[in-house]
Amino acid sequence: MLAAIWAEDKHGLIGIKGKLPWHLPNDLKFFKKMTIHNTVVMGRKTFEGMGKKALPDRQTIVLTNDLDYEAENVLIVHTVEEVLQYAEETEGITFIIGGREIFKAFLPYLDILYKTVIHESFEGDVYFPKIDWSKWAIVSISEGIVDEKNKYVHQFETYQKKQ
Ligand code: RAR
Repeated sequence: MLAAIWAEDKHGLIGIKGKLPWHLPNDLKFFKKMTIHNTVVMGRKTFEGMGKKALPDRQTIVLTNDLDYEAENVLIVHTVEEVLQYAEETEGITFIIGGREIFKAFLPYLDILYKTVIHESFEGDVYFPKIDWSKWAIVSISEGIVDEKNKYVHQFETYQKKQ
């Protein structure tokens, strides 16, 4: 099972220089809860934006063209096909977690989408790729809780690929 998980602002912005444009701990808690004991797949730039560290309690896969790339506790792959093969052979959910080029490459193969929408506008340089929403059905929307540590109105949306 292949899923994508991401957070975007009201304009579809997802990143700034390999990092997240906002501070929203609730979203990271959601991301942590969804991916635990599963697999996360990211591009090399996102991996480096996250401090070049594997996340605990989940398999981390990094996709790069660099055949000499190395990192501890991480499975390095060089093609989309390697990830598709891995997802087929592996129980649980393989989560595509970014960035833009990686989301774009896997869009045709995804079964489920977990999108966090942050109803604000931020500064940044990377947007989620164009997606044909007519192919997707919304299955749930859950409102995030706004408090002192989570200042932005946000919601967690889940979509399933239509037949
Ligand atoms: N795909 C996503 C992501 C991805 C994402 C991107 C980042 O920067 C580009 C991140 O760095 C800020 C992160 C950070 C994740 C993170 N954790 N994630 C799992 C911590 C803290 C959790 C509260 C952690 C995890 C597991 C074990 C221990 C600690 O810091 C992530 C983000 N959000 C969404 N919706 N989709």
